[in-house]
Amino acid sequence: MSTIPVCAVPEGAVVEVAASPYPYPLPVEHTALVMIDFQRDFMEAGGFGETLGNNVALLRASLEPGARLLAAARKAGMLVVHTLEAHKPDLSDLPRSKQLRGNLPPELRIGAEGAMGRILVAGEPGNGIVPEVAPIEGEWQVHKPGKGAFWATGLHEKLQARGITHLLFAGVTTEVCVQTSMREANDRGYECLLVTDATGKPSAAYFPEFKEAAIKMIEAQGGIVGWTADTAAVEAALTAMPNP
Ligand code: C5J
Repeated sequence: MSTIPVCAVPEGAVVEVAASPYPYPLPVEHTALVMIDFQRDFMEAGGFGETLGNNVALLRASLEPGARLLAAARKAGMLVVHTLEAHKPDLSDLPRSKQLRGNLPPELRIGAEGAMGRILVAGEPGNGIVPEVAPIEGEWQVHKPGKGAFWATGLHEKLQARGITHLLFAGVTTEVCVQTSMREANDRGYECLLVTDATGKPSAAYFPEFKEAAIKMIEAQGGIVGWTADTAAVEAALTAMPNP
């Protein structure tokens, strides 16, 4: 299977999202919403995010717009992909460089027993997606061992087989996994849009200043990584869709 997607605008309904640095054409049948790591491990006390010293409460502002965006995508019949940063229980997919990063004591590292089960391990309570944006039947769930959604997941091949050329990104955190995934997607030829409030604009990032910088980096140079828009703009475009 080719690893280069064909990104000519495909057939079917195309709506236009008011976006920056210029309008984003969204071919509804060929677009997927990618919900990155809306997991208890990042959004609740006792998870991985908190063990790294972050104020996890800051991320919760992404939930209301995230849930609205998810509802709009479902209504439009778009493919929805949920990613989870999740390691195998035997940690065979956890590189030492990641396990030891942060200089954490062993009881706080990935795989250790935490307040919500083993930290960042697939199937543990803390590794699940928060109820506000939980997946429903038919939506894809992708376990990723790295920060990017395309590393060691097979996601690219699955999206190609489905004819997906455009990706909308929501989730946490903009400065780490969302941005990494969007850059990976951009290099693989996808037309990408970051939904700014569904990733928590402006205050819902572990580092708000990084979030602002990430948005500027994405939009700069004529959208070198892609486009940005808020949830309301995506909702407005999908509502205007002919024969939803
Ligand atoms: C981090 C993520 N921050 N989902 N993961 O380690 O952004």
